[in-house]
Amino acid sequence: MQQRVDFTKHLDGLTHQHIAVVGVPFDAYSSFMRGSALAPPIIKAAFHSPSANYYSESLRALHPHDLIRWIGDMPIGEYEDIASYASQIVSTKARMLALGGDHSVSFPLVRATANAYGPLTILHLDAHTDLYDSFEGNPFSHACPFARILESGLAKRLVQVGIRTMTPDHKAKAERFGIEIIEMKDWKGQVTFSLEGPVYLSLDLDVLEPGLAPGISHHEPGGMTVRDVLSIIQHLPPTLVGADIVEYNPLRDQNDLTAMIAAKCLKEILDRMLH
Ligand SMILES: [Mn+2]
Repeated sequence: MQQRVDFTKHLDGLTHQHIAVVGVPFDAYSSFMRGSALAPPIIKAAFHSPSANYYSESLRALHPHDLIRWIGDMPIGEYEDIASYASQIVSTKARMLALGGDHSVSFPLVRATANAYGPLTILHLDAHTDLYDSFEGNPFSHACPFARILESGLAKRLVQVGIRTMTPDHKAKAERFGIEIIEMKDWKGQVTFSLEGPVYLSLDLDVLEPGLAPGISHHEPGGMTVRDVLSIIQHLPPTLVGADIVEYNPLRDQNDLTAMIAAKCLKEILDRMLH
């Protein structure tokens, strides 16, 4: 059993006013290809790239910012550690914005957030529903987090947008759980949904057209433009209480292009959380 590292010193001074940006370097539950554990420092480097500035598109200056706290990366030994560190962060009342990792990290992140705010309205942007009961024998696989989230009662409402790998089983499960799905084939480039109450955003970068954002493990053609995703983020209500950006795989990226997209999305998410 690995000794759990004391993470609490990273949390000094966090209050309900703060946004805690944390890296989640975990990719052991990826089914196809690993690499997303390497994401956090590369997304952060892209955020600080001198090729861009620190303003959101609404002209909010994001760095340095008194209310945005960069608390480092979770020192993860095993999957269960993510839940523990997420709980520690959320217990400060700060809103948690997580970077990196495969999509398996979203279940413990959402659980910690829902423990603080009650059942969440979750906006899930992804090529995949991630609704498998179990994948290759692992119920916590990155193909399963939304099955775990739903059966744990963490979502008051789940809206999935960008889906283009639906199976009959997932379709049936979506109907059974009342999931609202906007499949990519039906996406018209307009945000037609509105979200209320405590909202959580889970952004899997493979929702994007892989030709635009190659730095992901699962290249599923027919996805969104970067502007589609930015527009969705910019429509989020000010009750955004948590978010994650997952599945960035630097081993597949080209010229840090996808890292820059992740950083751009991060800037717009920060803007909404500061609203
Ligand atoms: Mn995905």
